[in-house]
Amino acid sequence: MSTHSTSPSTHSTSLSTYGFDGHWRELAASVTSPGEPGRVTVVDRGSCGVGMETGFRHVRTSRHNVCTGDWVVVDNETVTAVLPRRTAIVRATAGGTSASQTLASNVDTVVITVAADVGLDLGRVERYLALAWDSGATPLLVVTKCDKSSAASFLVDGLLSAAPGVSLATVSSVTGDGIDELLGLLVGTTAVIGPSGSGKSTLANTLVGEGALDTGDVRAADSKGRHTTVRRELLRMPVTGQCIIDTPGLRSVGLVASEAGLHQTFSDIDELAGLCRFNDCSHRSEPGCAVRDAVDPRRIANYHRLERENHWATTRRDARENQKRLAEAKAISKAQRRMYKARNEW
Ligand SMILES: Nc1nc2c(ncn2[C@@H]2O[C@H](COP(=O)(O)OP(=O)(O)O)[C@@H](O)[C@H]2O)c(=O)[nH]1
Ligand SMILES: [Mg+2]
Ligand SMILES: [Zn+2]
Repeated sequence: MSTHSTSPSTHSTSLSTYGFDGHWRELAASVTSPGEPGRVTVVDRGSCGVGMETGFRHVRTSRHNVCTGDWVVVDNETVTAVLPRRTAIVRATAGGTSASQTLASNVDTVVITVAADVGLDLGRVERYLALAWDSGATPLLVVTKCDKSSAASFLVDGLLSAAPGVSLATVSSVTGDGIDELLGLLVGTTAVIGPSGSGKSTLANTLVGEGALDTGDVRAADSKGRHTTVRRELLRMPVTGQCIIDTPGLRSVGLVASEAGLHQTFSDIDELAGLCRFNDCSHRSEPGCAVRDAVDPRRIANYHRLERENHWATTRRDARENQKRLAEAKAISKAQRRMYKARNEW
């Protein structure tokens, strides 16, 4: 990588406003690929938008698999390297296949939006929490649309019981209540995830400034019966100088072999398990179960359910890896046989 950039670092497109720090400087300098570093702000088919020291560019992704939030090296309008991800939000795609999708990378804070004006689905929140914890970033629960409901404090109690160790903020993008407090809780790059219609884009707009992203209101105007955020887009928040990534609502949030994320999400159950009478207590019907004594049956059931799902995801992944190893071993022995044969014939 050459380092003869002459742009002043105070320029609004300077890399530091995208979160460029010593870590990325070192990594970018260590790759052998030619070019300048930049951050992927949006991904299209075969191309992506990249914020660079010299400004925003649309470049070819070439054979590289990039996602919003990635740090890349760009040369000749083409991505030449993707720097190793520090964190990544990865979900299993729908349909029971073993495929996975990376929603955003190099995220420090994962905001999970929960709308105050609809029924609270704690099971879904726990699922989002497992996804967030597993990314390596820190989850943060945000109750949105507080202007529309007087039940927000009731909601907060429920949420806190399902999210040990997770901070929580309540906001309204309409009145601006809680927005400054939320800004104070956001660390580094933030990704906003949550159900469709829960106010993600509106919140991102509020944090960034007006008109930056499409929201449901716009959709109502063009009368297409679909949610409007189809792209994950990284934007810079002028107030704090940090970045935020809006994501589309997910139809399904499948877990991909996320043991660590599950244990962090259900850390209360893990801790109490030490007090159960039996070492291998499943917290289902054993006598002397400290977990059943203290934890909501709904939460225990969801823990079992997500554990089962995680187990299947892990089994599928292991089977896939075994198959790959087997195929590789076969290819090698075939090549060896061919070599011996050629040698003998010679
Ligand atoms: N009253 C109220 N409505 C909101 C608030 N935030 C979002 N909305 C509305 O909720 C709908 C869905 O918002 P949107 O940001 O598109 O949700 P997304 O699908 O999660 O991105 C839109 O009609 C917004 O105007 C809020 O704080 N208060
Ligand atoms: Mg949206
Ligand atoms: Zn138990």
